[in-house]
Amino acid sequence: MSPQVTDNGVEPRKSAAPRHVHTLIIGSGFAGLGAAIRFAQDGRDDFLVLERGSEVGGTWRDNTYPGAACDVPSHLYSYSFALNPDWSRSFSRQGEIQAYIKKVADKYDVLDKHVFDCDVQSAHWNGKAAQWEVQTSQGKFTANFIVSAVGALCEPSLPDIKGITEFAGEIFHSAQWNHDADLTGKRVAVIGTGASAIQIIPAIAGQVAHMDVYQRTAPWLLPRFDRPYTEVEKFAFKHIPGFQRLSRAGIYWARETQVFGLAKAPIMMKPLELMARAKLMYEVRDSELREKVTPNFQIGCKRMLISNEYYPALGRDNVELVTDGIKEVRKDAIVTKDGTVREVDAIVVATGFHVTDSPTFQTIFGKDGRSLADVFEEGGQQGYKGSAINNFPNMFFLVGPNTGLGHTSMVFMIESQINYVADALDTADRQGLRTVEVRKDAQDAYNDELQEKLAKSVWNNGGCASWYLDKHGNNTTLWPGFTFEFRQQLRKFDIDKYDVSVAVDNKEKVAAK
Ligand code: N01
Repeated sequence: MSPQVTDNGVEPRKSAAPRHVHTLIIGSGFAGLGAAIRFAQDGRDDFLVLERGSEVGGTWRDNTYPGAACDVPSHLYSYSFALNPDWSRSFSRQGEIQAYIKKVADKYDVLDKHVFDCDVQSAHWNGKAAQWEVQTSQGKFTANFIVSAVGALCEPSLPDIKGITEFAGEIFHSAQWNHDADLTGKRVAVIGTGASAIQIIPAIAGQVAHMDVYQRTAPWLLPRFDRPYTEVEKFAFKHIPGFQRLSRAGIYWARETQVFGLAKAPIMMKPLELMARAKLMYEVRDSELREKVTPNFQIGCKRMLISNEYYPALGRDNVELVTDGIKEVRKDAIVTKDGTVREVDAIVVATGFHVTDSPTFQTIFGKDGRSLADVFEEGGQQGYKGSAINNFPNMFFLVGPNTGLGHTSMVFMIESQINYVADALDTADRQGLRTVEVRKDAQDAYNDELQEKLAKSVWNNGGCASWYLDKHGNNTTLWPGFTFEFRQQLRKFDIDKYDVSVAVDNKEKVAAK
């Protein structure tokens, strides 16, 4: 392999890890780390995890912005095999979740399977050798199978606003918070009012001199039932058998009830909308501000946000909610479409992520040489059970198409998928399979059924534009049902939906079965 040289002429650092493994996992957030632990537990030791960051954690490692916290209770938003009785509060903050993930990685002893600071640049399927060739910032790796666990919320999306690159002050994305930038006493603009922004705004409003919040669409807000756990509760979680599992189950089933309204009969979202309206009336007393923050779409259509501090922060004397739309950014100011010029020292860009148009799709090349981006462009972003995609043999996906949720813990979905992938690899081993590729007709039938269900959902009918929909208006991100239905579907690897080829020396063995 010829050495790769970076732009500055320096040969990239190479890891001492093996260059060929049976399975490469890409990414070590909740999904990739969970897969690594499962493989290790199954005695499937011939694998590596390639991780572009310097430690595990994925989105919880990267999103260190002030106020970052989860909006799913921690007793549910954690691995089923690694419950944590020590959660300090019901909705944990970023630091505590990241510490949990690191602790789990350490406890299950999979860190030496990781290659950190290893940015995957491309992955090409080599049909002759029946293996994936993966180019990285640390040289080339090959593998019989890939498990892509890069996540959906990993590529920050920067707004295409005239002049934004000319801004002379501090400017950074919420997922790339610059902790060296001191915002104390500064004039700060926050662009966006999504899940990240509504946590950032109250967290820094008291520290800055003035804040302009640029809102394009007003979000729906629900109360955040967050509180610290008492010592008695923590004792009970730790020492009373089954108590923590019971609490987890309670959270799980309470959240599943939202599926009726979100996915099946949006009219059932009405009680939640009434609750959100009451909160808005109570917390926003100024009628002009109230009008501006009243959403114009059905609750649930975009992700429902939870905060008790956001509306009060907007009501502060040093905070202005701007709804006129941004015309351009100048080197020291933001100009809105009505011509108003607001001078600022720093801009926080909280405009979300490339979900349906992730740049990572351009780096994976399948059987016919087309990239994932090309395949998605031509046929829509479709997969089979969110875990496999036709034209990409021997590749499995965690948090793939239509696995996202609007109501509960992604970790539940991830564990369902890990189980499916582990069973797929076991099946391939048992049957001596060289290649495994989901059939196009199976994938199409699966997606027809998904889209039929999604057509009834609030996400498709709620009158909003959201990152759940791709540029054609198709919902390629969310799972349209109960999460236990997803788990049931992924209980066993369904090889009859896959084209397989058998290694030559295994043909007799398979024929005999
Ligand atoms: O991103 P978003 P996020 N000009 O896409 C606005 C998870 N998450 O980082 O609504 C002006 O939700 C955009 O406006 P509009 C969670 O799954 C979880 O906040 O498109 N504004 C919107 O207001 C979440 O859904 C947690 O009209 C522009 C905002 O930017 C996902 O991450 C915490 C614009 C983007 O909101 C993403 O959340 C944080 C432009 N050109 C995140 N472009 C928790 O668990 C976009 N916007 C708590």
